[in-house]
Amino acid sequence: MRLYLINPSNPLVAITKVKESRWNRYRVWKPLGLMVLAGLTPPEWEISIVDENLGAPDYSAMPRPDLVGITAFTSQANRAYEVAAYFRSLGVPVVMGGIHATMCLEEVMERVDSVVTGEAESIWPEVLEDARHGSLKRRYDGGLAEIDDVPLARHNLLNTGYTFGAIQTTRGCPLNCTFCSVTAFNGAHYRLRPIPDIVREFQLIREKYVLAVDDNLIGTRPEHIARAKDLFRAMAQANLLKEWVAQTTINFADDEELLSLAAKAGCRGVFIGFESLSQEGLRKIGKKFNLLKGRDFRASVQRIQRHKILVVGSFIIGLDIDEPGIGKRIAEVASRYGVDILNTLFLTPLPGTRLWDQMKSEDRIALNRFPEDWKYYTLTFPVARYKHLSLDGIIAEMISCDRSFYSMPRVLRRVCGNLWQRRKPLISLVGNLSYRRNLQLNRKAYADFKRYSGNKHNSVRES
Ligand code: B12
Ligand code: SF4
Repeated sequence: MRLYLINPSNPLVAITKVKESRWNRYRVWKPLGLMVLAGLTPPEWEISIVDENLGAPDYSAMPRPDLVGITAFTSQANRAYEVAAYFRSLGVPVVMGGIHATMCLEEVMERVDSVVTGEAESIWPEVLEDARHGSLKRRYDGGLAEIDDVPLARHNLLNTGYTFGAIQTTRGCPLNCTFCSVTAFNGAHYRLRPIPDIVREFQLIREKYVLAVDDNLIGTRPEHIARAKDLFRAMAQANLLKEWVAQTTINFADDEELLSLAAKAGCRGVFIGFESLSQEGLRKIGKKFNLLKGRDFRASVQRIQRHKILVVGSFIIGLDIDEPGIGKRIAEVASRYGVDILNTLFLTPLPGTRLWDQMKSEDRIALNRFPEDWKYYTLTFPVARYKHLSLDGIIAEMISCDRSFYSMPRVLRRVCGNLWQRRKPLISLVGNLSYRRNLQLNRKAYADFKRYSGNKHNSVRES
């Protein structure tokens, strides 16, 4: 039995633009969900994982599979449907799962033979058995997996073409920020994989660099932090020789022992969502965690960096309190905090989030011709109507933010600082140049986007 597991690409996403900027090559991450599905698949299935982010293959030149499984973020849905239509035209059954299939079940059901909602660990073997007998059901629901049932991912099935391997050590997030799908999809309960499984899985990864895909590697409560320390100790003891990056909340900075153990275990960079410059903005999006009284973000960033760990800071443009000038202010504040790389995104109502419900009820979802418009739900296009910013206005704010933060003098100052402190200057250089190069690509993308979205976009105040 031959199984293709496919990660569709979206040509609007920067990482696919390798021809235009070779730096993007370093930012293609492995589709871990498909490697986990492969780990759940019995040996009688011959599996090929196709990651279209490395280039879409000529499917007609490949042997006919018995089953196709497709994953998709919302931004990949259009391409997922094209791929599904192609295989269905050959009579090959197509199953789709992942975040978009879960949040937009009805839309997906119209376009594939079978949909798996939720996490797949408990249900995928049954789906395969049904497929083998030609009796696929229209819908399966995996719910939330027992965390001990998460198998070792089949890392060997995607062996070349990536700088980073991928691993997951926890699932779920209790914080439920309004714009984020994680709590809705993976639950509020923070589930921890057994430490020996994680160490063993690290040992299976060929790449020297690894992305820990966890939404919050260290968690929020004292017992989570204690467990993170145990994990880092076990990783250091296993002498993995890996260098890794992860997402955390700002409380990562609050515990010197945690930082020191993380660095010893190979941590070289963290991605932290600062999201908004103001307390009111943080309250509006529900990121209460960043509101802890008396936090000095600059000092927090510096404490992390002292352990030779890079900090990527993420902010959102388009909150209801954001007014003209917000782009430049974000760049200034991020520079003041001293982050090594800045990632600013447009506030985007993703299906299944609280923000989606709110914006829908206020008729503020501007790009709402689905499924076509999903391709713009990359967080790099302003798909909604914003309170104080028109379409031109919000794009101008994003350009001003990026131009200011990634001006050549600032890039050089940051990279020289990294060099001086011996804090991964090469990664910092590649990251900064990659973002800087994408500024030019983004200009063209914004111009095309404005033509596409026409006049749907008046700001809420103007409309
Ligand atoms: C790692 C990651 C990335 C990596 C992608 C790596 C990759 N190629 O997959 C990078 C950094 C590139 C990335 C980019 C983006 N991401 Co991202 N990312 C994640 C993250 C943190 C973890 C995903 C992961 O690996 N999980 C671990 C695996 C094991 O879980 P899984 O993929 O969900 O798979 C399980 C089930 O879903 C199911 N399943 C999945 N696929 C299939 C298929 C079949 C057939 C079946 C049966 C089951 C099944 O089975 C698996 C096992 O249970 C998630 C958050 C999250 N917790 O999911 C956000 C998340 C998926 N990203 C999100 C977003 C918005 C993006 C971006 C669009 C925007 C951005 N700038 O971040 C881009 C777009 C990329 C693109 N190509 O279009 C959103 C998606 C929301 C949505 N509705 O689409 C999430 C949920 C975060 C959020 N804030 O809400 N991301
Ligand atoms: S943005 Fe981060 S902290 Fe907020 S719900 Fe999502 S994963 Fe949790």
